[in-house]
Amino acid sequence: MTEVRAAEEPSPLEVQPGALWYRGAIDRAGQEALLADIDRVLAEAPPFVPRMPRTGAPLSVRMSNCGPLGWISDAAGYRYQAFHPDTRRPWPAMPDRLLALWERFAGYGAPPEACLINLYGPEARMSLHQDRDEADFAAPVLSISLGATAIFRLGGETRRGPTRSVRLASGDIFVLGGASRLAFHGIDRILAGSSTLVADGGRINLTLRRVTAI
Ligand code: MD3
Ligand code: FE
Repeated sequence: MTEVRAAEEPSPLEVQPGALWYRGAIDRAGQEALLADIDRVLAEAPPFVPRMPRTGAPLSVRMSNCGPLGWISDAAGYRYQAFHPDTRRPWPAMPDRLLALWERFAGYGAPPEACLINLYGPEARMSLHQDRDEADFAAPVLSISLGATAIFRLGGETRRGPTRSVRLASGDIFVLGGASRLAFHGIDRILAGSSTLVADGGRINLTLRRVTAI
């Protein structure tokens, strides 16, 4: 007997409680369309250099945002704000394609307020951290990977303790909610040139976030 597949999402891999990995969720044409959306955002809100609070030391990734709020980091600290730190202009609107992906994958009753765009060159990394600048931890964070594969590290709610390593490839979606919403995580390195999608073999990660409580 032939099974009829329901019209629903392919089941994700639950890497740990609350961490859902949808491998290959976005096909090549969809990735190209998203990249064109992001190029339009970056033309209006150019990549900025985030800096460590207090020391002002630069991070290795470049960043931008779209949506009503954007996450920034400078010598004064981490925060969400409604405007670009250099141009002082409001962030560009969230593209409809991103809103649609949030509706499909996030399972949350309110739209995302911020999309943080992380731009990785061949040497960029992101050290182990928690995402806790949002007022609402009931909402998941939705991550979309484009371009070069990243070696992603995911742990628990304490900095010490076991971690696992996951290769995030172009088109993968990760939904981090529930028991994983405050998990420590980071990017150990990217496999430069492992994808032809992004110019110069780089990687772009988009994280859609709810910032304020409903
Ligand atoms: C686990 N970005 O922007 S995405 C970040 O690939 C960030 O650029 C990484 O960590 C990147 O804050 C990782 C996967 C991810 C995103 C948010 C999370 C994992 C998460 C929030 C909570 C737990
Ligand atoms: Fe993070």
